[in-house]
Amino acid sequence: MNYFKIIFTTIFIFALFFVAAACGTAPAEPDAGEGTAGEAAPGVQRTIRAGIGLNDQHPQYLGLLKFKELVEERTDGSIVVETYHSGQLGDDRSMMEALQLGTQEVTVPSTAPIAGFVQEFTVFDFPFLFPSNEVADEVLDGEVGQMMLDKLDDQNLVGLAYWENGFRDLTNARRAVASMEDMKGLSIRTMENELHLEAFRALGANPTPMAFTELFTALQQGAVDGQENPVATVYLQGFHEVQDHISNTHHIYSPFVFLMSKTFFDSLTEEEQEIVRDAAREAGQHQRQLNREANAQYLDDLQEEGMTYTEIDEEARQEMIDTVQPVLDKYAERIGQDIVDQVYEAIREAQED
Ligand code: TK8
Repeated sequence: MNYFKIIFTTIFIFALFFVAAACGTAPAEPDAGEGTAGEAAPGVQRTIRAGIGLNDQHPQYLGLLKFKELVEERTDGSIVVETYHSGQLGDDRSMMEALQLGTQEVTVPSTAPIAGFVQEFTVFDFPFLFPSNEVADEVLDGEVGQMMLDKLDDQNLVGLAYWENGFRDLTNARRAVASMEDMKGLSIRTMENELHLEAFRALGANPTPMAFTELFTALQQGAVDGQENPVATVYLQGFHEVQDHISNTHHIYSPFVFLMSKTFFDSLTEEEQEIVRDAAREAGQHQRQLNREANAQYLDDLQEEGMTYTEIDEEARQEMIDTVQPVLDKYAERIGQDIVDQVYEAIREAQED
């Protein structure tokens, strides 16, 4: 190689190093460090894939749209929220698993399937636990509610807020249910939660656990006689098309929990973490209000659609309460009597306010 080529090659190599040093490295992906906030990555847009099981008419989805509006506005679009409904991304359990895997960022399931990941959540599905929406709000939004949300961290999940599913009522295609006697032998779909199964078995029904995404077809084909959900869900999901009877059992107040993948949450800056937490809480207040209006409004509509509404009198309700008590005692021992006692104490305090 002649003298000229050696000099040119040396200058070219130095020039390459100089250009590389001047450009620096591409913006780093937000740090997904364990339990630490990420670093702002200027210009990098992140996407939150938020999926639920109910349809786009339900207050749960309207709450998701509110979350989207608040997050995109407060991050100037650096975080965008894609919203999915009607089980488009899967059922409650598979969407929670997707959050753990990092293939989805947000879902808002009922507490019942969450108990399959964190057993202590079973306490929120104790029949006849919460006496009213207002007491539920005060307990869930207080210390006890936060104590339970903190238990999600070990499952790579972050609980940002409680939303509302509401008081669950029994529907079926066979007969009016005014008492436990009428419930005997009815095949009832329950959520995938052991306590629900045992409670309905104790009440004399024949329970079948099933993902919500399969429920309408199962009712339509008569695979099960009935199910239990709040009035808004019964109406908005069109269950009146395949169910003839509804009773105001109000047997469980069902909270929703706004869940985020912990891997994603930890990748956000502290400011972004505060934005998504505040947005989940504010959207939750909006969703609770819409949900209460819907649960109050649609009972008349269900009757106009041909459903027969049957009142459960206080004597029949007390018989149900007494019948399921041994099941609650069993689960209190299993999940920790101290946790159960803290929840009941918080309820007593909320009732005195
Ligand atoms: C929707 C469910 C539903 C719940 C059920 O994904 O499964 O019956 O009440 O709201 O979470």
